[in-house]
Amino acid sequence: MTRRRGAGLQAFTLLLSMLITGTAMTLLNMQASNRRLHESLTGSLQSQLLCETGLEWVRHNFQNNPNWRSSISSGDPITVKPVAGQTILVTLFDSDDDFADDDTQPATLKVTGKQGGATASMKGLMTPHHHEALDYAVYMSGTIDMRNTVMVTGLLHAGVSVDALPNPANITTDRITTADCVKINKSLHLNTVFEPPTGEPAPSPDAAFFARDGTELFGTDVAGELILEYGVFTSTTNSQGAANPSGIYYLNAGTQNVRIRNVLVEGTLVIATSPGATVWIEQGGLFTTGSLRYPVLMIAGGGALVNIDLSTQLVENDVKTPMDYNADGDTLDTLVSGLDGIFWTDATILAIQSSDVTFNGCMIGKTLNATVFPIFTYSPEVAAGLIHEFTDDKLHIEVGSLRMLRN
Ligand SMILES: [Ca+2]
Ligand SMILES: [Ca+2]
Repeated sequence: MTRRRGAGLQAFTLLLSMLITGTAMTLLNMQASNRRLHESLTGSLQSQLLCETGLEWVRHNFQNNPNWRSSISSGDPITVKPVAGQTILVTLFDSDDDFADDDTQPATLKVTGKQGGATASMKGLMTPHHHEALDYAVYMSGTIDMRNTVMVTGLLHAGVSVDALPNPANITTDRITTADCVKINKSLHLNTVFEPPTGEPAPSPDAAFFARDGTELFGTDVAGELILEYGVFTSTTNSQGAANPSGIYYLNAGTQNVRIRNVLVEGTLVIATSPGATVWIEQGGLFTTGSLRYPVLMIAGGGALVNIDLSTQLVENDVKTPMDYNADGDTLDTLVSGLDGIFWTDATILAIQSSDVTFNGCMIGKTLNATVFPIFTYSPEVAAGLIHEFTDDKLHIEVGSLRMLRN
């Protein structure tokens, strides 16, 4: 009886020992499993935090860097800050693998964070914005000087000062602006310094645009001046030869003065001249935006003087050379002169000497002297969208387009 009880106790002790060992092993396994789970969760969280860090790095290094397009290559990953056991990789992609060819294209952004065996990545879209100059009817990096009655609908911006004769009822504290119209008259002399809102310089796109798939025009040398007159230049017509499908034409005047008279441009006319030269846009002229929505008139000349003196209408049956400006098959029409689009120049002085000439769009230059009755009307339509060389050159992360992609 005693021996049987002893044997039973022995078996029970063995069973208990096996149970305890099994439980201990299970507990150990659970601990290991929990530790692995914990490490995995920590790694996952860490890799996501590394992604966020990478994103902040992108914001800091690209959003305020106007030269980013020339500083990186599409698809080449950048190791942000290697730390032992951790990795942050940033990669930007251009749709055609070339960031430099078009400053209006967005970049796709990929940020990868790695911690141990865990990887997290984020994708997003970074887009350029248009240059703030395109928000203004007149945007001068220097001074605006208006000596007479000037009609302005839209914002005026002068990097240095505005010297004008405005109606005080239409002047706000920091800009000459109103939703309707500013009527500037001789009742008050204003000479106030207007600071640029963001301090950004006006765009200087002359070199890039001058070389951009244009067709060269040839003026006639008359007494040392290059004269281009009685012409139609559109995406389907070039009165000097083959049409340029983009509607981009350029005239290289070297050091000569230039006179543009009685021409119709639907597209872009680029004039390159030199400091000390004078460019006249005179008699009749009509400049309208083409299908590419590039600026209608660009005059690059450093210290050149630009005189816009569109004092007549564009008359087809002018006695000198009848022209079918509006391509309707006859030479009987008369068209109102004006500029309808973006007009850019780096000329030192821009003098408007015509009566009642309408500038509809956005005029960007260095210095404006408006002497006789011009009308400036801002057109959001012509300034809409992104235009090559008229972006702010920065990358903006579009909030809301980022999404987590967990690997
Ligand atoms: Ca590209
Ligand atoms: Ca006609």
